[in-house]
Amino acid sequence: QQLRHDLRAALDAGQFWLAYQPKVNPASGELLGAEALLRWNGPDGPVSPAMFIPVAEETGLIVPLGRWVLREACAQARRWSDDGHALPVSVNISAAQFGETGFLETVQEELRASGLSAHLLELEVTETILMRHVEHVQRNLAALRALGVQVSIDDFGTGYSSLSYLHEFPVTTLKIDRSFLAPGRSGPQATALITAIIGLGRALNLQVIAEGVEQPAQVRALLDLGCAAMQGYLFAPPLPPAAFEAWRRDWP
Ligand code: G
Ligand code: G
Ligand code: NA
Ligand code: MN
Repeated sequence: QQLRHDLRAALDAGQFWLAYQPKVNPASGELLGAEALLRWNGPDGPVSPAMFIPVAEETGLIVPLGRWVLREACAQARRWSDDGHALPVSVNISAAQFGETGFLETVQEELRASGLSAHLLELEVTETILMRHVEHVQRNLAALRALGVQVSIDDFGTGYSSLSYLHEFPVTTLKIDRSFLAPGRSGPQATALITAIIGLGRALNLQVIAEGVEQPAQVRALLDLGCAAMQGYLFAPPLPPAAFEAWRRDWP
């Protein structure tokens, strides 16, 4: 209850900001996009979203907070585009946001207000979101894709997605969950799982990106398996916009 009150006050006081983590192709040196990740500088220091996002979801504050994230990310993507450095920016969407009746209109309004081209916006949703209310989700996804918005399935492989539904969801990208790359899971079994997801992406004509890349050996393994899109601390952590821009000038 206290945290709920603090979150509302923090939103009003402008204590939230967005960090950006690059998505890259390390083989070509191409910068593919950036994921926006919410950060809160609380009165007693930074608080992790892993801590406050669940509270925001339970209390419904995720709707105005998520809308603020969308607005801020669209505004940033528009500035980069205006500066001649257009880059797709992705935003994480919670179940409570995606299921809200006005969600599509919210995305449309924020695109219009920012003047951002829809193809520079990507939404990251989880398998759990997709498997809930399948028909509603299909309509939402189809409408988003018709606008030109990209949609990726975040943390792919950890949820309960049904393969029989997957091809019916008009998504663009699978993000291989970082747990598949965890050092404790390296070995033939982990490789087989990653290989399967990459093959699934190919069969369904979806892009595949690996998250949580921390070691050069993982880069080599992923490239050997045919996955060239990557994100992780090896390249850069989530960075404040100015630090992201500095990183970008030095990359690759
Ligand atoms: O950035 P970090 O690893 O601390 O994020 C922790 C969790 O919070 C991750 O699951 C991430 O997807 C989630 N998260 C970060 N930013 C946002 C956001 O803007 N909206 C939602 N819904 N989740 C976010
Ligand atoms: O749930 P989602 O995939 O959106 O979570 C993103 C989270 O993963 C962010 O909090 C981000 O800080 C974290 N993250 C990004 N890159 C790495 C990485 O290479 N290793 C680990 N352990 N976490 C990462
Ligand atoms: Na994400
Ligand atoms: Mn993820």
